[in-house]
Amino acid sequence: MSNTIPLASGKAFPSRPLVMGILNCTPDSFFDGGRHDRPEDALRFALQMIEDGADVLDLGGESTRPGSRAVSVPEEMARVLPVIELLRRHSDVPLSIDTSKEEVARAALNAGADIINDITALTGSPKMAELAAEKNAPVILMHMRGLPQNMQDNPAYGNVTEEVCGYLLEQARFAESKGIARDKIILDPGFGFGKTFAHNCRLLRELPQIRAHGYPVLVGVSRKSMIGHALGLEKEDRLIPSVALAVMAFERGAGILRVHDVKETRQALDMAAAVI
Ligand code: 8Y4
Repeated sequence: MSNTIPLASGKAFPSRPLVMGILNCTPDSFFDGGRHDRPEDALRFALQMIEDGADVLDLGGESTRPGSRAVSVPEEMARVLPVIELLRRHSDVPLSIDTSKEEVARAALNAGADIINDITALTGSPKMAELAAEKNAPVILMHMRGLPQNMQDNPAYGNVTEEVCGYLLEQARFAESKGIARDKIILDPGFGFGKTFAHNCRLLRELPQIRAHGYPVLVGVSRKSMIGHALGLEKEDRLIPSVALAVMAFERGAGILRVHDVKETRQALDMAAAVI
């Protein structure tokens, strides 16, 4: 199964495991290995991630941590657009825009972003699917149960993998019905988004079931609470278990890993890929 993703610009991803570096453009971020509110600081951080082997950078202007406050469209744009514009002058690395707002995604794509990372899987804005189709932009469809404000209030599933997979395939069919090409769709089980520790563990063990449908799979487990739950470590101490989970996800079919720690994850994935 191919792991390459063509981009509208004619750029294409290589077939090794891809590392997506997280570039938070929020003043209230959970953890991002250093704050960079000013575009110049974000640029420096981004260029370091590129040097460290990032294949793509994910820019977000809205914090999705449980209980975080909503951000207006102009505020979200003011956070991400200057960084995209600046980065576009220094690098042609593919950029993904982490937003569920169509207006923000449109402005980001116009400023030079390549990919839409939508944690609502095209359910957050009525026009997001049309935008992706119009721009021929790859979309990441992520599963979430509930909303960031309430998603961790006792999430319950029968078979979590089947339910997540069923939802993602439904949204993939919806995307295709709106004219988004099949090879532009990336599936993501959404670790930590309305899932208990046991749900997250089962999803990771059963990731091959999600991969089996042929779409590329993206996994974001970097420094997330499942590590805190298992090991009792604070976010700043979760590097090594994050890399361990990234390698596990890769072995189970994840082609793209969304991470804070690009250099370490790159090394670990390249090693794993050399063996497989
Ligand atoms: C420490 C730092 C602990 C950050 C937790 C976190 C995903 C995502 C997020 C994901 C996709 C996060 C925007 C949550 N997670 N997008 N976004 N997949 N596609 N928490 O798993 O990183 S934000």
